[in-house]
Amino acid sequence: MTDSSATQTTDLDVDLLAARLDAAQTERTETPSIERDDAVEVAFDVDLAYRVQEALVARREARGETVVGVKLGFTSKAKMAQMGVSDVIVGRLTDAMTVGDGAAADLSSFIHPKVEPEVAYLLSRDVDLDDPDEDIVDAVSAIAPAVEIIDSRYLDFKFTYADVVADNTSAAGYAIGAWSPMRDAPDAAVTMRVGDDEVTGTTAAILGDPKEALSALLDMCRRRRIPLKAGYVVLAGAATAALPLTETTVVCDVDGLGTVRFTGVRGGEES
Ligand code: 0L1
Ligand code: MG
Repeated sequence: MTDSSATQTTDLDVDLLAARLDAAQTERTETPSIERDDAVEVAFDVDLAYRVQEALVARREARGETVVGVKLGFTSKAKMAQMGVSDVIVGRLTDAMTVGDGAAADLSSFIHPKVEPEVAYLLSRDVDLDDPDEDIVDAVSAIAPAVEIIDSRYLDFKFTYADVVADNTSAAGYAIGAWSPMRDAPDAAVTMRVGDDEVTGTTAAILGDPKEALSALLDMCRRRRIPLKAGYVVLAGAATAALPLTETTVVCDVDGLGTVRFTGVRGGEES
């Protein structure tokens, strides 16, 4: 990268980077890290990365997709340490990423998908980013078990913090189980099976308590001016390490919240 201040970066520069990530997703071809790419002639930092994410999501909206929620990433201490950061990341979820509970997910629409067990929240009203007294927990009406499908558009899932922000935080899909009225789930046991593979953990891995993810989300959305609207789903972050998603059934159980499942298939056939 050559030296150029973010303020000199034009909307065209931003859109070119968004187009690169969009092509990687739509053509299922990995792309190298943007930040480490010497051919990229803009100062690629986190501010610019959130602009790229917005342009990337705008491309999906222009194709008819609707933003239906947001997701948090890097909510575990292990992941933050691995990336050498202390901040969560926020991405956008669209309706095209939804996988129905019990339905099939077509693996041919991904590059190298992985799954992670999560907790989802449902916003019952808009959240006022400009109200310092806003209580985001008060805006949440329901909670559910969830599985997120992450599918980095970068080569071998290798990226920097700014890279993954630009890539809409690897967001690729998600399945949500039955909603229950909002309740605390600070340390609920979590089990996710992907065929014969299993990971176990606890919701405490999500910032100590997934409810904390809501405050972190509000803070980040204020800083990045990302709207939080009535009806939005919020994915709070992973409770365990991710597992590769293969042609098999994924079952995630969160103690006290219930179970969500779907099956990875090739060609969109329901199994
Ligand atoms: O926590 C997450 O949703 C993952 C965010 C992106 C990092 C990754 O792709 O592993
Ligand atoms: Mg996640």
